[in-house]
Amino acid sequence: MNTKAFIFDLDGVIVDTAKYHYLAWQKIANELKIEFTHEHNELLKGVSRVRSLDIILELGKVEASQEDKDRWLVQKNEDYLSYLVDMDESEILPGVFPILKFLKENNQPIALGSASKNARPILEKTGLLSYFDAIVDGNDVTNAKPDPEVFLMAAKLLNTTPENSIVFEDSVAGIQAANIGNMTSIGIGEASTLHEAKYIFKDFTEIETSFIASLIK
Ligand code: B16
Ligand code: MG
Repeated sequence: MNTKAFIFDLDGVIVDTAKYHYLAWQKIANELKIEFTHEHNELLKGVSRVRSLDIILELGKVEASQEDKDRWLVQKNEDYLSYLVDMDESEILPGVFPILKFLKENNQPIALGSASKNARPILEKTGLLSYFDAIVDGNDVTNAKPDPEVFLMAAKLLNTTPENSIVFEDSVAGIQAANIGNMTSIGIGEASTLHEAKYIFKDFTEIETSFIASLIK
């Protein structure tokens, strides 16, 4: 079996929803008087909702009851969803669509591998759902990135091996997950943050189709 498979993270790779997650978490942090900077936000990328809240509480050394935590989790998601109401294809990050199109034209299997429980509605709103042969998201996995479960499930659904899987990720946890899973990791973002990735690009506009073609071979 040597068919390649291309696995895309969602938030921060296909769409810029990372900024909405940040705004929604910032509101909770402000209420709790916890300092929450862009640098702190890097710790939350690719991390599940529940774990994200725990990280914020740890940053502020705040102890909370399960009841309070559950309330903040609901509040965060409602706030996050309010930013997505008017979402459409204009929110697809630059350069992503041509690469998805190139992969489709070359009959390459494509999967989503996201920690988000809101992945499907986002793909629907942006008109990208039909590009994906498989979707694995936060509703399907028990172990969060850097555990490779999400990407291993995606590779399996695409009938390929981890070694033949190529993962696009914007988070440190996601790059680690791909590496631990023996996949080819491609970091989308800053080299200083994503230095563990095999290849790094600032964004998809920097990725030539000739590079993708070389991965297919
Ligand atoms: P939700 P990804 C991740 O998505 C985000 O990077 C992360 O910031 C977020 O907390 C997580 O999804 C859960 O999202 O609250 O929508 O279930 O980057 O893995 O696509
Ligand atoms: Mg991401």
